[in-house]
Amino acid sequence: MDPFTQKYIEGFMGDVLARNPGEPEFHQAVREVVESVAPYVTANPHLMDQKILERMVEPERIVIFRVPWMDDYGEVRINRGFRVQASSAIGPYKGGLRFHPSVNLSIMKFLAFEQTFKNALTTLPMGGAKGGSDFNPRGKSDAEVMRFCQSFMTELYRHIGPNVDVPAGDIGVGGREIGFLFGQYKRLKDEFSGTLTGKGLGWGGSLLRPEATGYGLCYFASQMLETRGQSFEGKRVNISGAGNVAQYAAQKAMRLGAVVQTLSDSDGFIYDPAGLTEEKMNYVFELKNIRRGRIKEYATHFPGVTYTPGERPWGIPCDIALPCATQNEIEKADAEKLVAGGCICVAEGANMPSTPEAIRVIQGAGLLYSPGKASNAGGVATSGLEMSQNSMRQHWSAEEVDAQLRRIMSDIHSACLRYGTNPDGSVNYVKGANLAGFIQVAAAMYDQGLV
Ligand code: NDP
Ligand code: 2IT
Repeated sequence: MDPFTQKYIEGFMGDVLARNPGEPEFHQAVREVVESVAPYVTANPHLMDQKILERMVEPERIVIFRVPWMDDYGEVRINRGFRVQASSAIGPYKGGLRFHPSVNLSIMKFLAFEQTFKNALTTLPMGGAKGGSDFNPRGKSDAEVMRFCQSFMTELYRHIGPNVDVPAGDIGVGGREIGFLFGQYKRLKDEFSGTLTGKGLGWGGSLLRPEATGYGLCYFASQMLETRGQSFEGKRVNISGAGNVAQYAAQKAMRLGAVVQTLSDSDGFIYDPAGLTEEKMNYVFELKNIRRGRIKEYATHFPGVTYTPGERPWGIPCDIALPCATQNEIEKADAEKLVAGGCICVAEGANMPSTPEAIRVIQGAGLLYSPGKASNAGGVATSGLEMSQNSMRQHWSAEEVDAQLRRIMSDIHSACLRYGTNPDGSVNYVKGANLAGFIQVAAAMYDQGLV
């Protein structure tokens, strides 16, 4: 990299750190993008003059609000709600809601920033946003979750709409929560619209939206493997998480002929050397989505399975790793274990699951590696398809949605190759994804003037 661009990056990051103190996840996400796109920016003076990148790291709007609610014992509880509207350059704000005790402004801003580039990669007209709360749904009754969702929406409804901002699910927000949020939105606005995605099938939802992130991840990873003449067939796959993304990534990987060895939650991981089967998957769906139990129960239910508390699954030798839980869940030592275990491909289902040090280890060892904003974009892409169906008042078949999902993931893979192929023929998917997303958003911002 030329010294001018290097200096530009350090100056830029210095400003970002000074303006956004105490937001390490946001700094991490911004640095990764800036390092990828800086050579393009410094080679395009009109982008420098218009301070396009400087504007991108300043969200268009942030709403932070009080969410009071009452628990089942009559005690008053107070949580904090967020919606970060990062960019409306190419469409209405779009992105999920996360309910998890770790939620804070840094995490919301990093997710909204990433979402802007991810949504651009889908080629659908969606801007970038993220929201959520430090509310912890774990251990709460359905009635408590409903009261919380209703209180959360009683403020959020002012800031969203089918042509303004369309939230969806993320960690801790699934079909149940979207239902409660949608019901309250409809009541407050007196309108039945496609303002949320991930809706139930009988009231505006799209077929395959629950499956989309995990399936899309496997479609993308298949294309990565294909660049080296490989496939999922017979490969050992380690998956972290046991939620929405992990479940459907596991199901698809298994159906593609892989041996899915692990699943996890924040308490530990299970290792099943025989691999998941349809019967075992049905158990996981029932355990996690209906009983809302813990993954360790899998180990007591099926023979030959071990449960390791307090650890992540990356120490078990595997061919393919699909992190599908949360940010920074693959640290440097985990990456070293993956490399030592013979892993050939790390495809991210979660958002920013690998630390910068881990990415250096993975890329340095020559593994195939894709960032979440490329390989997990199938979820939001199918949300975009749900929005289209809502606008047209139509309902597409599963085959139709699946065909579009496959095409979109394939197009994202092509964009990564186009912008990320190195002179030696290897592919830097990080650079490819960041540059492809950035160029689209930057061009739209330039056309629309100084807003
Ligand atoms: P879920 O809430 O359905 O599942 C999350 C899973 O990850 C749970 O097993 C959870 O375990 C585990 N997990 C969450 N936080 C932590 C943590 N701090 N440490 C260890 N494990 C943790 O969420 P999703 O499956 O929807 O989301 C998973 C990831 O995928 C997130 O990074 C999300 O941003 C990303 N994503 C989701 C999309 C979607 O459509 N849902 C789309 C694109 C990306 P526990 O039960 O113990 O908390
Ligand atoms: O991180 C993500 O892309 C999501 N949680 C899905 C967002 C969406 O609007 O479907």
